[in-house]
Amino acid sequence: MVRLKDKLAQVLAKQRQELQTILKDGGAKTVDQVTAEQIFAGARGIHSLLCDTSSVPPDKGLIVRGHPIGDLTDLLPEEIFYLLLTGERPGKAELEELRAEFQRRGKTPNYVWSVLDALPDDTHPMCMLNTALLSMQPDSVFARRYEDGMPKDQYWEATLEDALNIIARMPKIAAWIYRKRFKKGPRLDSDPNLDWAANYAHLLGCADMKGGFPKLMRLYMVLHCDHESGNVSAMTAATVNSALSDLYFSLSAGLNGLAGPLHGLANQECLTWLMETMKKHGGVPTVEQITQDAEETIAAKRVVPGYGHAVLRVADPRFTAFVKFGKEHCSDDPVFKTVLNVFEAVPKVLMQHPKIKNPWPNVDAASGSLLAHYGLKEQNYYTVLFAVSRSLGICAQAIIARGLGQPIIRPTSVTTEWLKKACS
Ligand code: CMX
Repeated sequence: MVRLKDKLAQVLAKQRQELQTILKDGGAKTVDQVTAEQIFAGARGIHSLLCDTSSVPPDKGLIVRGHPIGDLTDLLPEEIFYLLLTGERPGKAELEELRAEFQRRGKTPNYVWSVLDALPDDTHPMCMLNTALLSMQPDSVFARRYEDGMPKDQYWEATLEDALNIIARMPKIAAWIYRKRFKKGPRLDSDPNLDWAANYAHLLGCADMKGGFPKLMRLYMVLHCDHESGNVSAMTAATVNSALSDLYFSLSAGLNGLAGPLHGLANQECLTWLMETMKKHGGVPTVEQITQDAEETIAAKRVVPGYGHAVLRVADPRFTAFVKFGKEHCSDDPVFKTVLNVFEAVPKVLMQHPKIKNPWPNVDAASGSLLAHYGLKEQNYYTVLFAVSRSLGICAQAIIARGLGQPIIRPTSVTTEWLKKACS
């Protein structure tokens, strides 16, 4: 891992220097304000976290290291991981080295399979993933070296080791969770000729590898890779990481947050909603029928999954990328057609409710229809795919935070009495 490590060492040294200068000259400057509403809403929108891997301007959507996500859809997830970490796309030699590294580290300890075997048959796939991940904590290079007295300036290197091991093992563990949980047959062996995402597609064993499925998996893994650090999963992972918990603890903590229906679990909810409306209308529903269903969902005080966002105020460019893929590969698929009709109907419905700040689709609105097209129809599994991809961003953020020597995260809470006085 010489090339990535050397590059990271340079990048981190430069950024530490830059931050030292910024904080020396302007460290006491007020850069944002807080309202009482923002306090109630869990620090909503307050500029209070440092994250260089990506940003999410409300009017543009995900920008990874300066590149709009729509410009990165042809990259491999390995290239994305390098980009997230260093700010540069890898050259051929760097990419080959990283791919070889993931292959070398892919062997999963046998006890992980035993841990998964011990769980009840109806365990949620996200619980299986996080349990498997946490069970590997005894393998943490960071935890071992910390116990041996590792100096602070080596923290990021040990975290990088943990990240590479985790990312390398993720596809095999996640694919086995699919096969075991949904009774798809025995565990499959990795194919060393395939890239990380295509190998994951192969290990799932649900689709012909000659069709578009490996391409969809690459796209899926790229689109979900990161979304700055203020979202539930990234912020949780960063908080746990800041206590110097190792990456097995911090990543699984973050991914537990991803398992919430307002966050990553929305992709599961989304396909359920689509299938319910299709079942009700006996096929692809019309825009008018969907309009009615969306209104009923809101009247029942439920959310229309896949729509709205805490930050975005435009259609999510990741949704746009999935729709482009769908139009190229499965434009006649009834579920995909329903997605397009929902896109025509739902924003107009949501716009009728002024409290809903963003009526547009987010990343979860289309992905399920594409997965189902290739035979991956068990929607309870979808958040695992999101989690495997998001591990790239969460791991990159954790390594960088260690490399910059960021301290323990510790905002201060206030009481209702304090708020009353402050607002009076
Ligand atoms: N359907 C119905 N109501 C919605 C809505 C939707 N799609 N999106 C927002 N609202 C409602 C909220 O529930 C909230 O209602 P209350 O005031 O009664 O609590 C109100 O509109 C204001 O919400 P907001 O400020 O527009 O949105 P938030 O920042 O509070 O929440 C999000 C953002 C994503 C949780 C919300 O839009 C939502 O629940 N969407 C559906 C679930 C979803 O798709 N989540 C995935 C997001 C992407 C991800 O993180 O993975």
